[in-house]
Amino acid sequence: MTGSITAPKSYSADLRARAEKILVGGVNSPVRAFRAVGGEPLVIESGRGSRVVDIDGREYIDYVCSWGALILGHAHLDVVDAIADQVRRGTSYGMTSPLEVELGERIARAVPSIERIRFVSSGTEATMSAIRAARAFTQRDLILKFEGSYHGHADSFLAEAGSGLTTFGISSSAGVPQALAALTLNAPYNDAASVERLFAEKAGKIAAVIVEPIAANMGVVPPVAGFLESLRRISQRDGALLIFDEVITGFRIAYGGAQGLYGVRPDMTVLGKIIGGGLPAAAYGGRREIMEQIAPLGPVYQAGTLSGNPLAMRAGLASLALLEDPEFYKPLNARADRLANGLRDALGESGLRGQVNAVGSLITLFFSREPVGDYASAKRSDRTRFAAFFHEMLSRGVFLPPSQFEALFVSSAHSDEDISRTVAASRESLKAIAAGA
Ligand code: HOZ
Repeated sequence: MTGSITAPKSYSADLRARAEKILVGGVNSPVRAFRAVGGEPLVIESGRGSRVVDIDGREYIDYVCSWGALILGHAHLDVVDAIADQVRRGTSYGMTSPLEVELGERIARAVPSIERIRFVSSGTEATMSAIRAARAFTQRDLILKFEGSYHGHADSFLAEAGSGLTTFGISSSAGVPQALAALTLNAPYNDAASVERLFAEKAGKIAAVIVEPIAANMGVVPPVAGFLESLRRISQRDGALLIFDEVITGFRIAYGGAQGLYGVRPDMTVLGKIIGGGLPAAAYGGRREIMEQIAPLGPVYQAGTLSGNPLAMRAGLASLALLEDPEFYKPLNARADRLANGLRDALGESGLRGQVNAVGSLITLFFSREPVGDYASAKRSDRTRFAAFFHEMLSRGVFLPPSQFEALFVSSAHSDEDISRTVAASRESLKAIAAGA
């Protein structure tokens, strides 16, 4: 019989069908559903180094890297050994272990603005708790955030938020009481004059300014010169706190985070992702007198069964031990630079208009005619073109974050060869799009 080629069985298709019947939307976090780019979301079987393999056996160079948690790539042996050793000693104690003290001390040495720290299990918990502490400390209710920034999914942060909300066009989440939403002010990122105006209008009422020192949830948008310094000055003058959300930038942009790189000292810092080495851990910390508001020392309540989880602490300690090496970031950033420049060249060759924003190992290619410096300009990017690019790259074995509004994460496991292959794939992909445009 001719012409009866049977397609290889797609385990992904079977599993996706099952997933859709039990997991909401087939996923446990919305961006994973690929709605912004279309097509069938990946179902991953394993990860090693710079690669993930889906359950149909297809291998991809992975630039999601668990949304930035995996700066060492997948299954780094030091991290795997640390977890394996710990798992035999117990997976959770619900009491303090030496590991929490050790990781806390290590973080405080790297990020000196953190005088006291509290470990939690996710970035959302950490930002939510940080603003509770800030409100208690200042005895004020308002918080000021930036349009297109994402600080997790606690109620107070879901207006004009980036990441999945922008991806899905949700300007503010349903289910957030209006009275609570009214306590959150939004300013355009990189616009210190707007912040000045809001502080003039609400003098003495703003508890804290919370900011991603490098925005990475509307795609990557670096701070313009002087922006972070202005936030420091304006908040201090008014008695408000400055909170750096370094969930993405902490231990990625430099060992001391973005605050180390830019030399601006916040009152509080939120960390996540890398400090858990790929396991669920996050933290908030800062000036001692603020953190001493938190129970058991003070009246701000916050608790968690799995907070300071020993497996996550071991994974975090193993990771930070490698990142502490002064030579760690140089080759990582050099490879990321090569990738960013390769993408720029590929854009140039294709004749398509776009912008590559990059800081260290964070990169976004925006399909935009104009420079992207805030949420409004990020949203003017051509998302249809991004979706086409995403699929062209995927078909060439490169897995990019499935949204125009997420960062691409380079890890130390990405080799020169990976970068060359990615650049070559981008050249072909952009040419193919230009040919069809
Ligand atoms: N919104 C997250 C990235 N900024 C996505 C996390 C996930 O889907 O795991």
